[in-house]
Amino acid sequence: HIKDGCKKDVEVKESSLKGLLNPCLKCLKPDTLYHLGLDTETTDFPKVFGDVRFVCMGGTKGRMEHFAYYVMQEIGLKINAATQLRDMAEAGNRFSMFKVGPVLCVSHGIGCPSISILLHELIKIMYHAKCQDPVFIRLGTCGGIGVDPGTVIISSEAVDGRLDSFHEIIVQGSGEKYDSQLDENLAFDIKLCHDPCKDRYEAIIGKTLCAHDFYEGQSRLDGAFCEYTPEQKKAYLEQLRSQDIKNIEMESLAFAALTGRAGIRSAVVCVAILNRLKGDQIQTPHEVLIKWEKRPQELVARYIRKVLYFS
Ligand code: R2B
Ligand code: URA
Repeated sequence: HIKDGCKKDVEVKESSLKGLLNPCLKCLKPDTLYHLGLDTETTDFPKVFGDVRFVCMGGTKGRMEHFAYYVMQEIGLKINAATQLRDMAEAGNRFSMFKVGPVLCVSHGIGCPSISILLHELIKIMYHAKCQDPVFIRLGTCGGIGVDPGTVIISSEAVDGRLDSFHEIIVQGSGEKYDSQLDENLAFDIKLCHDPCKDRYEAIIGKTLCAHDFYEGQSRLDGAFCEYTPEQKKAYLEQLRSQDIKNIEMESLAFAALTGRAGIRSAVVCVAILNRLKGDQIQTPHEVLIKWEKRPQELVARYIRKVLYFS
């Protein structure tokens, strides 16, 4: 359905996205967002999604559903106690998506391939719905580097395992590199929502290493395979610490690069569930993990409330 003669890299005028989106998007009638189970023919995107201002993402359905109900309460949108949110991506059978007024809450799965697919489809929603200046935020968990478990880390930028600040994708056999900086002002504004007197944890801004694996890619000693020594692991993590890397997770590179290409302001807010300089296995009790996972949610909900009502 893509018409011949689509010009490459023309600027999108209708939504406020400042990036160079695919000029052929306008020719797709309909555009099917396969992994979200949505299409532009059966859903009126401007009507359903046109008011979206915040797109919040996290790994699991459970966490994002919880966040959706929490945000509903925090921004005062709860109509009555029985309000039920619908999973708008249920038909796609991959991701889950809940909409609470201007806030879209979506699960992204694990790793850059998964979040990349989701971001392509979410950015297309923003485009088709003509959303104005949406902000994307990833809320997650991570391994801390020399930080106390329970600390919230807001990423200044994402780096890969070689500590390079770009996301490389292989397109038609060649490596294409995209910058993985994140929005400095947004990170700062989210950090301002942390109350150092009342919140019983720290929130810091720092560099994030994005790995493409949880075990060898994060220099763990407890994977099914391990071909390095504990001393080599320690040396690598110490090198990360000396380069001011504060945490390791698995999606920030693709998230920063794709939002950056679309001209979307974005942030990554993760809670450290262990200090990798002290171990690999996550043995923290479930109730404690649940409590920690709420910290990024609390900060981001405060940020959203502040933007909606006080700016
Ligand atoms: C953090 O936790 C997950 C791996 O356990 C991954 O999605 C990430 O970035
Ligand atoms: N998520 C990761 O990717 N690594 C950790 O160590 C913890 C959570």
